[in-house]
Amino acid sequence: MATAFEPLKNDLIIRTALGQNVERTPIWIMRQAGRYLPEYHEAKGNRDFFECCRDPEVASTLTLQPIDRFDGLLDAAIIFSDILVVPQALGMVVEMVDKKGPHFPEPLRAPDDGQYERVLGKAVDVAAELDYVYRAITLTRQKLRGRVPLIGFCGAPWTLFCYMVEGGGSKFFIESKKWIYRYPEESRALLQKISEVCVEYLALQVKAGAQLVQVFDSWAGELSPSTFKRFSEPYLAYIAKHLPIRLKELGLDPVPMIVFPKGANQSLDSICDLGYNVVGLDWLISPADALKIKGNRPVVFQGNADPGVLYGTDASISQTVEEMVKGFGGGKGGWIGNLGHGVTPFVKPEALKLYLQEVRRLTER
Ligand code: 1CP
Repeated sequence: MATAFEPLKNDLIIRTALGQNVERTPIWIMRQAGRYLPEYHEAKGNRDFFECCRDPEVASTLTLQPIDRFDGLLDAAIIFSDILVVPQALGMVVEMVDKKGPHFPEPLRAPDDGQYERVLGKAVDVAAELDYVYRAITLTRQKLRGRVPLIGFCGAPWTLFCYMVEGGGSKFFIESKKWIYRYPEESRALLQKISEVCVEYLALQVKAGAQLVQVFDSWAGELSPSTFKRFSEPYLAYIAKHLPIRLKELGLDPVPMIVFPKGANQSLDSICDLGYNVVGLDWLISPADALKIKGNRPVVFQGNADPGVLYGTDASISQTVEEMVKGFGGGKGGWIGNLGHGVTPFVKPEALKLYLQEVRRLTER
């Protein structure tokens, strides 16, 4: 039996994601919690990053910080966690190195390295391994008291695959490319394994209280149109197809699904057919071009200003928002406001506040 929560007072993002006409454009921001907020550092103290994710009290506090700070200007919260909890559930060690990012001491180096077989063969107990995320989601829903919906998320199979074989962030994606061009079959087997865990993980997030889900394919732009078709799209489609099936088995209603295939605008046409309600756009495509590619398909777009505009002047922020709003046709629906990627370090919270205010001002009817 799912926990009962207070009814939603603001369901704009859900109605927009489902393609309904709305009174104004909803907005949330990728990485709206985190490093650029002074209160994040205060609450985190000298705790390790993953320790914060594993403590539902801390994770829910961090999730709510931007909602409280930008009181009424954000239309959704996103659970404070990380995409790399899935490789951890698959049995890999992942550390978060301060000021450097994620580090896997033992990445997957080749199909015969022993680890690959272990990861592939692991019977993952997704409920037990990631129990702390579900508890954080349920607690956050309680603390939100229906103010805005809560978004759950996971990394896309391709993006998680990159981290698992590179051992962290990467510049040239040497290991990822070695895998897909030398061991395509073994790569596909691993991508399928990750996809299955992602479906179960997202379903259990919904069971715990997540009201929408987003799949982050942050490294989609490292693939060519043809390799994106082979090594990312089938797995994104698998998640979109199987999540509703799994939710039904669990006696739960489907939730709106968002996909964010960063850097893959060359494949936007087929991305619109992957089965997601919402497609997140980065800032390398204009709203007009994206709308042209979409045609009359029922997909809703999300995004997409350059996050770097938040380092600019107030006038440059206003101008960027104006162009974006005009590009997406005003506040008529069919669009969820966001940036084209997450908030970057050293952004002043006041700059983000202005961005949110400008979207509100220009899309309210
Ligand atoms: O408000 C929020 O969005 C916070 C929740 C959140 C999310 C959705 C965090 C917290 N991470 C993520 C997803 C995530 N993690 C992605 C997909 C989104 C994106 O592309 O930005 C990716 C690629 C990661 C991996 C990751 N985790 C990186 C990137 C490293 C690289 O390869 O370039 C980093 C630096 C992290 C750590 C992390 N995750 C989240 C925060 C707040 C931090 C910083 C931790 C700290 O320094 O205190």
